[in-house]
Amino acid sequence: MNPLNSPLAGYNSIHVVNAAKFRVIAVFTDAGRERGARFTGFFTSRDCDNDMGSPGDGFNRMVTSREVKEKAREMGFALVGVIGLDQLRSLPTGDVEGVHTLVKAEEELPTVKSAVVVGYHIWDPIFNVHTLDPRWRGIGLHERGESFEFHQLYSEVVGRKTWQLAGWLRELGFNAVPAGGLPLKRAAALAGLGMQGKNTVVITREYGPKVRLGAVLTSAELESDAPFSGDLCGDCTRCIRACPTKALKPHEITIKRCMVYALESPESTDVDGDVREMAGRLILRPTAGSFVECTRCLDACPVGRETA
Ligand code: B12
Ligand code: SF4
Ligand code: SF4
Repeated sequence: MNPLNSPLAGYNSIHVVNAAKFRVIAVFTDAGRERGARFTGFFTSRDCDNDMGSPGDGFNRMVTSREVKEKAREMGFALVGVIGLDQLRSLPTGDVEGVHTLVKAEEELPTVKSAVVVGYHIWDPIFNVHTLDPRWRGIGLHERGESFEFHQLYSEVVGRKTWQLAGWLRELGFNAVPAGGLPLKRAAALAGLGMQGKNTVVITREYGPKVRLGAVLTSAELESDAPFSGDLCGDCTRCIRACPTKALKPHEITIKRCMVYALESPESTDVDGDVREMAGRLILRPTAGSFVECTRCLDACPVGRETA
């Protein structure tokens, strides 16, 4: 019996899955699956039966990389690649250059065999809108103790779609969870989606840097892709020159000089005064509580311009 069924009575169908790190995760849809389901999900500490059975317990069927890629594309991802356990183990975790949130695949999903790495094409600048609620005093995406909460459109979209892909794999009998906390740029380069450009983000042949990344860890043993090979940057340095705060050197970023860091960390004291001043002057604020993230070092990139 799921204690969630009654408060969620308005939804057409409710699914509960138990994942490694969180005791229970409920994923539900408010439209018929056949009509293109709209998924969302939340975490709860309540005990619930797992609607999807015990993934990996006897009702697995084979799934190929090709089928997974077709499904991911159907769900809206423009680019999809697969990496295996060895490549996952090679990714940096924990504290890398001041970024302390990078997670370890096997801690997220102990039965992990592969990761499906996805790229969502950012076809409209609206995806860079960010809302920040400084009045927030609850538990949010940032660490406890930080008294604000923010929402990013791209992250909502990619998050929802990776949940959808994980849900599909679970229905086939495999374990699967989204893993937005992996070092996604390196994972994407290993999965063949693109290379880390001089602006440090992944640039792809098809869309240049105009993709946002996501990943789904799964117990399905999928055929891996070859890492990206080739150099899309050559002697270009447009991104370096486009950065108003001089945060970039080729393949290197001084994080605290990036205006995005300054905006996303309004309470940080390590941001230089000139960076805060430029962020105040150069960043577009559609409303008092929102801003459009800086993408100057992405917009300057000539790669993939014909399609992006
Ligand atoms: C922390 C973070 C930030 C921080 C730090 C940025 C950074 N470059 O690491 C801040 C707040 C500044 C930031 C800003 C932005 N971010 Co950000 N960010 C992340 C996050 C959460 C982790 C990134 C990370 O692992 N950093 C650790 C660093 C050390 O890793 P690294 O870049 O691989 O660093 C090494 C390389 O440069 C490496 N290297 C690699 N190749 C080569 C080659 C050579 C020759 C050399 C010398 C070195 C070298 O050496 C470095 C040292 O180890 C990811 C999401 C995720 N889970 O991965 C999103 C992510 C990287 N961000 C993203 C984006 C789009 C942005 C912004 C444009 C803001 C926006 N509009 O969303 C800006 C762009 C700034 C920039 N040029 O990087 C996207 C990038 C998509 C893509 N196409 O790759 C990601 C993947 C989010 C997502 N889900 O799509 N971000
Ligand atoms: S996002 Fe803006 S401030 Fe940050 S490195 Fe790129 S151009 Fe510079
Ligand atoms: S702007 Fe030029 S140097 Fe920068 S990432 Fe794009 S191709 Fe590479």
